[in-house]
Amino acid sequence: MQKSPLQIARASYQPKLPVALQGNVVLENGEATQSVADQEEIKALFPNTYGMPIIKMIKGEKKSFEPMNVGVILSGGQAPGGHNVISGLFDGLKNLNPQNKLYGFLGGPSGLIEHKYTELTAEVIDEYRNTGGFDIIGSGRTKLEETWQFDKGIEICKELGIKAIVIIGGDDSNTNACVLAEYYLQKNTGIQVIGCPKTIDGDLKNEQIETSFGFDTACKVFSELIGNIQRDANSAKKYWHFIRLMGRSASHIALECALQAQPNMCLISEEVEAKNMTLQDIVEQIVKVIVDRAEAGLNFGTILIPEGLIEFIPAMKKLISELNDTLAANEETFKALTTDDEKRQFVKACLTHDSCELFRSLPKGIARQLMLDRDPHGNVMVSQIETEKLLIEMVAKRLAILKAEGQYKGKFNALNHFFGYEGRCAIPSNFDADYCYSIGVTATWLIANGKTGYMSLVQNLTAPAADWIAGGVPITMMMNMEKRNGKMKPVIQKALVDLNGAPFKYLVAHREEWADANTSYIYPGPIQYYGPSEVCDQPTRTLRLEHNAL
Ligand code: FBP
Repeated sequence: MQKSPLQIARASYQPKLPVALQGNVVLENGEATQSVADQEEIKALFPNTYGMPIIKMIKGEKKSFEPMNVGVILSGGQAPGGHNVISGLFDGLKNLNPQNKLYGFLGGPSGLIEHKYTELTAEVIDEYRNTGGFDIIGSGRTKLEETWQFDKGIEICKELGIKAIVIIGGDDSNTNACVLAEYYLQKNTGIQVIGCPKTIDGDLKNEQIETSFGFDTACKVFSELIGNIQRDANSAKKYWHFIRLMGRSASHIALECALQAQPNMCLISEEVEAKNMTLQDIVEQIVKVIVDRAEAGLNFGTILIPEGLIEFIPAMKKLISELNDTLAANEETFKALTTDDEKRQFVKACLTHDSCELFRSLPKGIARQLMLDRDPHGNVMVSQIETEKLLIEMVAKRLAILKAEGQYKGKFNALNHFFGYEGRCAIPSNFDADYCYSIGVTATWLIANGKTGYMSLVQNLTAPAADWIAGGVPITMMMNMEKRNGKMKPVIQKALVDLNGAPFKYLVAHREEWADANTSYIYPGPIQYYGPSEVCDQPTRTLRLEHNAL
């Protein structure tokens, strides 16, 4: 297979490891833990894995370990660094005992149930070191929630002599990992389950998990593209660019890109919800920035729109929640309807008055997108809802009215963009390459020490990699009860943008200046893999602001 010079160079990059993981490691137990909310319910649902202590890894004496086999699953959306978690896991296992084996389940969690797997040998691993993508074994979104699925997992683990399963995934997949760990303990199977925090969305974070992997690389790729667009906008001076950014729910990606590129405007879904804004309020906010800039003769600019925006507009949220319940309760009937019109009529009959009115007011394309299939976790697939086009349409209408009234004299030419897939499989930045490799090695030590129901933990990430701290956090600690597919379920609490947090406050303190007549654009340029540390190894601005390290 032909490779680019960068691919060849990255194959021999040796990820940096924290000092604590260089050599032999022992585990130190911290305090007992409890879940972030709904303690009684979570404790009752997870009697065997609730309350376990946080673990810290420190240097220790050499110890020998019996040979063991481990299975790994990539779950959910791609995120840069997944291959490095696997290579860290592989190297960690081989270091403990060269006879250890690593199996990869193919195509996500369904590989475990359908017994589709491959052995990951040194030859395979070497092909994928420091590369983006999940193609080493593929990924999928099958939800592991039924006992027959867990039992199929036991069968294959027994057949392959697998001692532990590592699930690399986001909040939903790590929720699955926790449920599986509990079940395997209850059944006394001896099979351990360890989770790893993945998602470009950045919403799997909390007091312990400082960031999910992939967020760093994806945001750097998107920020480069935004910077390039800004330079073009500032050169041509004739387009407004409406740029939607991935991030299913939380606005971390949009916020981080704003901090890196300083666009004229960045919407934050969490603020929209907190201020109880309507779609029309958002349009007015955008229009004001466009009109003000037009007065200074600047008929161009950039606006960042988080992918999840639509779900955070309170009235839309209510509509989507009613749609979710309607679709979940009438799955078969709905599937039998063939035309969009029939589907719209059916749905309208099930909605409350206000939601029905809102649904009717939406452009047909958006209404259709809202009725599309949910993902296996019951979520609307917001990546397929073109909010940026909806906003352009509504803003253009409003500007036309203002123009007729003589309140707007500018020209409005808008272009729409959606950045998501451009960054999800990028070659991992040094940060993600190092962080992911460390997560993999950490997972090995948790397994070797018999731990289950833990997430592999690497902290102190604004310090140089040598000073990072490794350990494990019980997954039950991150859980609360939420409504999914119409029923209350234990799930890992999603981290939304904190409106009192330093990253958002930085945006608020600077956004007027960025919207202003004088452009404040920053052009971040492409990710650099080789060169001075301040160019190559810096973590995201979000992480640095959150940890007071900027
Ligand atoms: P995960 O939460 O599984 O990491 O996925 C993140 C994400 O990239 C979201 O940002 C996006 O909404 C979604 O996946 C799109 O996934 P798909 O292409 O599978 O619909």
